[in-house]
Amino acid sequence: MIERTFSIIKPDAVAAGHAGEILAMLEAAGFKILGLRMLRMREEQAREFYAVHRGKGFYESLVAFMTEGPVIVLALEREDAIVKLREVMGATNPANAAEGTIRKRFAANIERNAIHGSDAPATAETELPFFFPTADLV
Ligand code: FUP
Repeated sequence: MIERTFSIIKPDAVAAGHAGEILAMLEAAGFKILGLRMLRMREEQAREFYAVHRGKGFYESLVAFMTEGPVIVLALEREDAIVKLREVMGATNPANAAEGTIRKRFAANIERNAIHGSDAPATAETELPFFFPTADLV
């Protein structure tokens, strides 16, 4: 089934100049870029985006990281986009990420891990409109 999913090229990857290579890997993996925008997440935005992790030990550090510099938010489309994006990203902890994945190549550690991708259809449905008014998507 053709699906849409949401992704963020995180501040570490943008600052390191890896955004272009990550976009190329996503396109090579068959994703169509429907929406793309560079922005700096505000603290409240990051807190809300990661609300599911509120109270966890890594939450404050994660919010600080996600707001430290610009990110690129993406609306992506392909067959089985949600599962396929998770495959191309690799495991959350790059130590466990498979060869050839984005996190294996570009992530420094479990926090500074280069890319976000929605983990389920319900998540994609809430995360996409968080950054992209539906009418903006081509
Ligand atoms: P993922 O869906 O792969 O991004 O992973 P999670 O939703 O479990 O976690 C969201 C983000 O929280 C991760 F990308 C990085 C951060 N995190 C940590 O910093 N430490 C942890 O132990 C777990 C997650």
